[in-house]
Amino acid sequence: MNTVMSSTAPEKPMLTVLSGKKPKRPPFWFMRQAGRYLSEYREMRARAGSFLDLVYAPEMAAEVTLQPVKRFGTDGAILFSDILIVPHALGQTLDFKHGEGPVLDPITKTSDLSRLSLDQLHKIAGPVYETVRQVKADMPPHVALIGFSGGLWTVASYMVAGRGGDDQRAAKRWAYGDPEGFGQLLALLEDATVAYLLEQVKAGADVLQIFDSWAGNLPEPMFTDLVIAPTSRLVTRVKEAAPHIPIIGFPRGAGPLLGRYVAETGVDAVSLDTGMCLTYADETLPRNFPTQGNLDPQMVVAGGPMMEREMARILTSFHSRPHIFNLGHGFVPETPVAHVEALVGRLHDWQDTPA
Ligand code: 1CP
Repeated sequence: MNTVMSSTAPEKPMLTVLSGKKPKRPPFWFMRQAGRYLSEYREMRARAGSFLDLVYAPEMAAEVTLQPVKRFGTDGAILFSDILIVPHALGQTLDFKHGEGPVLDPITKTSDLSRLSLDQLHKIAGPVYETVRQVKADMPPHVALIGFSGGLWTVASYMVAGRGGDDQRAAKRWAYGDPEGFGQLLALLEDATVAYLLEQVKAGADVLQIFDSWAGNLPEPMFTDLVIAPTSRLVTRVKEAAPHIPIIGFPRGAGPLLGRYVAETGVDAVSLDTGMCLTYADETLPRNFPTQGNLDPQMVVAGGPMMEREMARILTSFHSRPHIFNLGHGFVPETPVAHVEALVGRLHDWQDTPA
């Protein structure tokens, strides 16, 4: 038997949706559902010392993964890790500075690639795979365990800039000025990401999501070369080894390139950002193609009737296709837990609303 098979025995509503069917109630989970808006997360983070210490401590990381599942009854548990673990496991220095986000030692030219190597990948990322195993062992059977990586373009843009934020300038200059050299970085990242995702599947991930958070704001030919083509290669290679694993793509900011992304990458579902027009998405995507996402995280900060109206608008818009309720981007630390509770209450109720 293929070692990359995972057991899908009990019904998991998220897997039902991802197989193109509609369960009675749309399942839900939230991007950044584990994080600083939760007091139990802040406590665990303080206990660990630093963000990276928390990611590399499987017992604590597994507990953090399950915190929102226990608190809100989400249908998905997203592995507690980060998209920048791959560059770290390739040998790039990484630090999460307080209030500043990630800081990396930038890779800006072909000769810098000699600082990176696949040799230690599984050794460094090993604790993340162990987290997956522990979550899987402790998780309610109807919940789907979501493994993830960043999209290759997005991760590369952090590696080149050496920091977070919406500044893809350095990566664009390298990619446009020296496509061959930048292509070598993408190729190395592709090998690392395929191996990293397949280890998560072996450890028990039920679903994978590819976060291409900076896919927007590229000229169309560059979107083709830097987002569609690398994602398509990633999906093809993961599916060669693990054909059963559903893959959700998150091409944030893709706008009118959404249809091409879906048609050409081979993803099984697409997560829609906050700015996406839902009528457009519904008209553009193939019938029955599963969607996820779109609620503005700031709606949950505000709470109240507008948040509930938005929730209903999203669910109604995707009434006729398999859909996973989610945000258009991650929860921000200021999100009041009471607003999440109100939202979750409505989501649990939604099953009683006649179709
Ligand atoms: O405790 C802390 O201070 C660290 C905050 C934090 C957390 C909770 C970071 C730093 N990463 C994470 C966890 C994380 N990151 C998860 C698992 C938890 C969950 O979702 O519940 C996931 C899936 C990610 C993915 C991630 N990391 C993305 C893609 C999604 C997105 O938000 O666009 C990106 C871009 C990152 C990079 C990153 N890691 C952390 C920060 C602050 C950032 C963003 C930096 C920036 O560009 O501003």
